[in-house]
Amino acid sequence: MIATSPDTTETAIIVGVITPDTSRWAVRDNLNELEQLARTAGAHVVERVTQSRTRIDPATFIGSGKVKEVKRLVKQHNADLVIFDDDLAPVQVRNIERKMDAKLLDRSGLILDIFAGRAQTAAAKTQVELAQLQYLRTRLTRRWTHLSRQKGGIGTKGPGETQIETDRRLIDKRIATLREKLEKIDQQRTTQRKARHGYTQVSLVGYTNAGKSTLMNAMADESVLAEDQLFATLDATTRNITLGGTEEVLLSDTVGFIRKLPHRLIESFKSTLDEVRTSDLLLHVIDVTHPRFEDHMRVVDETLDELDAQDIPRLLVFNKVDALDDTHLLRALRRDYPDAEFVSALRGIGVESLKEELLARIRADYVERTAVLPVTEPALIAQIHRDADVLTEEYTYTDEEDGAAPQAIARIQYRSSEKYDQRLTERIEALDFGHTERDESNAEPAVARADASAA
Ligand SMILES: Nc1nc2c(ncn2[C@@H]2O[C@H](COP(=O)(O)OP(=O)(O)OP(=O)(O)O)[C@@H](O)[C@H]2O)c(=O)[nH]1
Ligand SMILES: [Mg+2]
Repeated sequence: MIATSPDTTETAIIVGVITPDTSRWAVRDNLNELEQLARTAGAHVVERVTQSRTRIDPATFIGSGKVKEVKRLVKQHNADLVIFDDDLAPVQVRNIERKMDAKLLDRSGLILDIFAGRAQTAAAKTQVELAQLQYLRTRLTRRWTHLSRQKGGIGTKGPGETQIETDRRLIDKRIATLREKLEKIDQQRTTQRKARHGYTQVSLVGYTNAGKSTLMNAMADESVLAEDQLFATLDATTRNITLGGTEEVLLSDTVGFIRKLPHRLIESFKSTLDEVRTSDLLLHVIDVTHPRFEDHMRVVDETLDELDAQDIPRLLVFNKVDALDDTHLLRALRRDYPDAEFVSALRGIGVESLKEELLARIRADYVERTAVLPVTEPALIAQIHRDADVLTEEYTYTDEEDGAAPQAIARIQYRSSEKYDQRLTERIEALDFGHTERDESNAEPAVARADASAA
């Protein structure tokens, strides 16, 4: 965040285009969102400009007459910034900038700026800088890149002036360094994540400002930053919560999604979003009070696709029901989404029922199996205890000629998802131990399915 005191707040004019496939209403809502983004970045929007066009002008995006109008408004308001709701091609940036005396930003540039101001950890900073450099690389000719870097302000945060003012080669070198740094961070993350194996992982996902962090606080009785601001959360935060007194769950709060999230940003945030990808279940939080919440749901679905997380089971959580006056909508939603939960994260309404549903979903995933384990393999037994709930354990002695081999017959209960099956199997195989009962027909090494009805 920058420039929030009145004397340093930058003034901005925002520009949107109404095309045959975007309605006037949609553009109005999109500009509302852009204004909120601008505010988050520290700018004050003084004017909105829209234009209906059947096709985009390849040279200046909006028509040349409209460019003149914007130019006049910049003068009139002494505006610092002109922000387009759509992404501009580098040539359009050049052409428009030549015509007016203000910094020009497009949606991606603005979002990247917010991310740069928000990034706290080494990982987030590296990811954002990488995305920014890739974005700026194609826009090196920007007039203001040279002029107003010294001045600072929106759109100039992040990589310092030396990197921007130098040529592409330097940027490429920096990009390579950042990539290496990210790779190292990734390795650390992978190690941390491995340490969490055996836990049920649940992630809160959703459009920005939907109330994910607030819900996290309500569920975990612990504080994370929740603000009426876009992208309050940039790094995934994880809390340990206990459901039903026994079930330990790792709950992660993640970065919010937004329409037209710059692709590069998703790319570089992929590792942060690994929390999402390795989750057992996703809680998709939706702000029901937002007029375009259905569009938001679609954006979240699309972003999850892009992250390869489309197959992870999801529980829809309609949030902010306390602020919803429209009882018709609530009734319609309950009818259309019978499996969804309705909560107010802020007031704590429905949170217990959400927890119960979460627990039920997790429990439904469990299967019971019988495992026959040799007592001579304490490491294996310890791991089984870590990964599964051991319901009963009996020790038997078999009368084999090569001596009595004590065995433990354990009745175990654990998650049946592919991820867990694989995990347990890998662990057992890693011990290089071949004596456990094998049910070849089921292709389940080491652990034999004993009670299919429990599945
Ligand atoms: N009325 C009402 N407001 C809520 C509720 N839950 C969250 N809010 C408000 O919505 C705003 C956004 O909440 P956050 O929890 O920061 O949202 P988020 O999804 O984490 O947002 P990002 O991290 O920016 O993606 C805050 O002002 C919250 O107080 C709710 O149940 N009811
Ligand atoms: Mg948040």
